[in-house]
Amino acid sequence: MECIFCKIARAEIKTELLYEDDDVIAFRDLHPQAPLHVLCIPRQHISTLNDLSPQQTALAGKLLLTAQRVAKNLAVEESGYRLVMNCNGHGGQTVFHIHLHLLAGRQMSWPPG
Ligand code: DGP
Repeated sequence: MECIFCKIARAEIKTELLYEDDDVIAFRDLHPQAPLHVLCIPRQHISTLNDLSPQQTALAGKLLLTAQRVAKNLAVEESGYRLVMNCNGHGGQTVFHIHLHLLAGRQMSWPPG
């Protein structure tokens, strides 16, 4: 499969992993939008949030807990952080393998642009 995040998950593209287990990995975003910008992704290819099924509830929860773990490991849990998952065109999704953005290290604005 040509999916870039699948290639990262299979280590076909060398990327430093901040966290990994059998189900999920976390690594730094190539184009950071904040001083800390990490992507948490399932190893399994799921194109968009629309494709997530109730059978994958545990996996979805694991993505959240991975972001929490990375935030703690990188000591931003107290200063705070934002989690974002973009879906399809209006959501701004550009890589069609679901990923949770973890953004930290600066004040986030609301509403997002
Ligand atoms: P989104 O727009 O939500 O689909 O976010 C995709 C993000 O993926 C974007 O912030 C840039 C990042 N990205 C794209 N290709 C690569 C890559 O090859 N390596 C890494 N580390 N990040 C990538």
